[in-house]
Amino acid sequence: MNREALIVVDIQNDFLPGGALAVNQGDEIVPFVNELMDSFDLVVATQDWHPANHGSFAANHHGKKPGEVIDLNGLPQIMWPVHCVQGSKGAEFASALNTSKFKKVFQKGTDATIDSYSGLFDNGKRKSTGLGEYLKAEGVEKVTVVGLAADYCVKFTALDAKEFGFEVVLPKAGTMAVNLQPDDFEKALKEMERAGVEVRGGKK
Ligand code: VGL
Ligand code: ZN
Repeated sequence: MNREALIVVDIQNDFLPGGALAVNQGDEIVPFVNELMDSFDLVVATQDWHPANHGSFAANHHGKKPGEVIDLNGLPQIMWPVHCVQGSKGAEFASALNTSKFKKVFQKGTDATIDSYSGLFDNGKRKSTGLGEYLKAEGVEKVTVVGLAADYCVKFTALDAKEFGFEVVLPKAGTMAVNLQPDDFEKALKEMERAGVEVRGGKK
């Protein structure tokens, strides 16, 4: 069996314009992703799903502001605004996203003590979400990764999927970046390409 799967990363309200950790034009990928889902018989999603006391939130560290970097239990951690809190509106999938195609949703960032950008493992590779193992068990060999954000969760999901042994495709029209620095999107694309991820297409 040589199966392909689509991994839809974190297309949640908080990452859309108006959200707590808004990705510029993040909403513009949704029609592309909805259409792409039709050409896959296996679609899975990841959902950033933090407890309110999560260690990645600047608000949980006295005097820290979003964008600063701290040491969180031995790992460098960017301070983020409070986002994707479990059960909140911001943590819900974008209303325009066709979630009926999702065979399974893998939640991540649920442990307050460690962040999880990748949909497969936390940032310390301490725990698996089960996504890689699930896809392997389904006979998947090749994955396409889309979603938000290109410079964090999409990048680390693509890199971990590659390392897990999948062929990985990233269509540029299916992602947008946070761009804390203006060239973070380009840097992320180069880093993925260097790791053997097939970056496809122009910017629509
Ligand atoms: C993400 C920062 C913090 C993402 C999640 O989905 O790219 N970025 N949490
Ligand atoms: Zn997060």
